[in-house]
Amino acid sequence: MSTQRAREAILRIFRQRAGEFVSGEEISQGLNVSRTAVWKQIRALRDLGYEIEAAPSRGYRLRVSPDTLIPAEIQADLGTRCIGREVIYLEETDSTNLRAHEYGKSGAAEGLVIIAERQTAGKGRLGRKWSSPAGVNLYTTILLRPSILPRWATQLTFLSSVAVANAIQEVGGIRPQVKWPNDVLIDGKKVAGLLNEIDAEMEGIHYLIMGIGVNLNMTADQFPDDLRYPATSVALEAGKTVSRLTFARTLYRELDRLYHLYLEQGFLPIASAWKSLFSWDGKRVDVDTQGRRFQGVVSGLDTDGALLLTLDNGVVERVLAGDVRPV
Ligand code: BT5
Repeated sequence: MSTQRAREAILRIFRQRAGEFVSGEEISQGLNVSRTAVWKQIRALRDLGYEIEAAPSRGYRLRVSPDTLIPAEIQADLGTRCIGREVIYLEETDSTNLRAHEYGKSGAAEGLVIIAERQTAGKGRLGRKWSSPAGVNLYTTILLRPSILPRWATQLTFLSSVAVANAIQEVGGIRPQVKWPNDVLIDGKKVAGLLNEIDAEMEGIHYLIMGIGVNLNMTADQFPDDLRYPATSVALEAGKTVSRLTFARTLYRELDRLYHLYLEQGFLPIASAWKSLFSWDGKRVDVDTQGRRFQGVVSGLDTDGALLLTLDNGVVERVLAGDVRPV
């Protein structure tokens, strides 16, 4: 049994016997490992922040679990149809999206979730960076294999925006806004960034990866100085620390629900949920599409996720990618 599996099995036993002492003998028999191996895992769990009491004649008792995002904690009674059926937790990686590409290419099943405690090269769009300090936020990528044409893949970015916004509302008690195409804001400040990528041919998608970074307990001094837009975290806005574990579980459930809604009913319910969180309809905005810059009035969202803008000459322009700011 691998170290990670053994650790997770011990946590499962503690969860089943909540608040009770479990003898070392019972754990070692349940896992089919030696008493020394059990002791090593208990020590490793303590290093991860689990407070485990040991009493010579009674065994071990879990007193306090830390706010870690390890698979056993994420998956316990998650109740999703596919998202989170496998969860990979990494203490550190360059980018969860890069890891997800590797799993996607090697045939991993839909619903795989990758979580990193910290990213050394967190990716934004167009080679930008996503600041990813340890211990405070969520950095995750979900692997999906939807049977849709590549041109519809952008619709899934709106789906993840809605899921993130709903999870923030449920856990933080704050109603966020969405910004086209891939941000979630609270009071005009960026709280989450989304980066979806696909591996596809003309006729279909091999896999789609949904990269999600949410600032949960980040403090003001942890933000880099050179941000393009003002940023915030759920804790800064809610005035209280939020459980990363509760947030992650809420997010995966919400993604799973919306993904199946999308597969069954198409983009319409997703687009309408997104529009209810979008407050720029009718606003004048400045658009930068890497090379072209112009202004117009937001007049809606097209079926493929393009932003519709009415220009000063009355022409309606479809914007497929770019940065938008209110003027
Ligand atoms: C995004 O790009 O907003 C997409 C970010 C996606 C991050 C997730 S984390 C898990 C997964 N794995 C990855 O490697 N990536 C995904 P964009 O719209 O290009 O915004 C990037 C810009 O946001 C940067 O240039 C900064 O100005 C700003 N920024 C960087 N880190 C930030 C943070 N933690 N909070 C708010 N703004 C940030």
